[in-house]
Amino acid sequence: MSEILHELLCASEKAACIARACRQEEALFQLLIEEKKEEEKNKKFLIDFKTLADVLVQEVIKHDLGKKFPGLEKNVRGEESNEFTNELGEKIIVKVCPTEEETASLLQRVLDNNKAAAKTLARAVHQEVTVTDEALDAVNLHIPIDDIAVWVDPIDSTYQYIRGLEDIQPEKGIYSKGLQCVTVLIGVFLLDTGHSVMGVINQPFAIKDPITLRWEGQWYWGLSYMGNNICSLQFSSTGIPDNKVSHGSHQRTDPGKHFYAAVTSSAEAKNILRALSTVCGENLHFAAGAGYKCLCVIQDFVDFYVFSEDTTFKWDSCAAHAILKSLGGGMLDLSECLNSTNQNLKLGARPHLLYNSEVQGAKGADRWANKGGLVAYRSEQHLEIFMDRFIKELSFPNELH
Ligand code: 2IP
Ligand code: CA
Repeated sequence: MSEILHELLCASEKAACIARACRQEEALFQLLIEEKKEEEKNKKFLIDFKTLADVLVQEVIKHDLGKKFPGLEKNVRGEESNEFTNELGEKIIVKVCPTEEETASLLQRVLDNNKAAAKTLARAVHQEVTVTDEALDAVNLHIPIDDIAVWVDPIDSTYQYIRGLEDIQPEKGIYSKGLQCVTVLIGVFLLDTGHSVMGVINQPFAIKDPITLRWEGQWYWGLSYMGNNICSLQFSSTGIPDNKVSHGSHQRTDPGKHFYAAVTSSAEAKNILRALSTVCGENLHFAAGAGYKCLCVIQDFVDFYVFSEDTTFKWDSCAAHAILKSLGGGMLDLSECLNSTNQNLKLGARPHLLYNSEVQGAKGADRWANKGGLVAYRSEQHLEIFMDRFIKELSFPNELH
């Protein structure tokens, strides 16, 4: 078994448990939905609860990975900073303390003395979460801890998480919004090359039990390292490798012009949308959450996730990138694809997203933006044909009609 991958899975599952607890435990849910007016905001510590939940989940992942692999915690990176400054200028650091009681009292300070919420949250933070995954037991691969770093997105699609829509109906397997679009993303990359090598996507709200009305999660993992490519989706529920690998419902039966399916953001630029809808027709979908859109490709509901803007970040894409690689696909810089000739793509000089270098001249979170946008795919062969059509349509609109 790959110990590191198993630990990532446990960390993602604990994160998912905390995310579920914040919605399902009354003391926490009240805080989550509380829309405080400016003047009612906690005067002492200016942290809203959703930010606290995000930061805390990131700290839990960092803490748990560091406990198992001492030193790795220094290389766990994410969107959130765990340092807050209150109105008095005091710094407060949100972290996992050695005991549940200590974590509870730290959280109580942050949560304006709300003892019940602090206790519930601390319990979730310190609970023992173990996962069993038969398929993972079969993986035997060692990656030196000193060679890797980790990108974490503790709760991707925070907006859908707060909004909490529970009854959205999927279209061709895809949820355009709702709790299903929320994911916990943990991706591992190699420090020297920046290549993504291992990833876990945990979907805390995958299925709602119709009897208990409680949510159950689902996880996906993938590993692509030194020629080894293994993905949780390659295994059937019996733990035996499943060679079909396609678990989605997208049927490529029409070899005509709407052969491919894609998912994108509603924030996508108009010219890109126009070209995408010409190439994909009724197979163009919209969905919330960068991690969730990647999951739609991983699950084979669509062939591509295309996004031209610079508003996704390394923590949004690293985990999915490794899983896609393990399935024979990947994630490329879209602007570089559009600027290169299709021949280049064919020759294998594909501009894969890298995870170890900052955007020059950028500040804050933008240092880690996927500046040129992205295209996520499962099949190289399909990518070539799709990009060919997409580039033609962008350059010479309407010729495909
Ligand atoms: C967001 C989230 C958004 C996404 C954006 C991400 O991360 O995934 O949904 O925008 O790119 O950075 P869109 O849904 O339009 O693709 P977070 O929720 O963690 O801020
Ligand atoms: Ca995100």
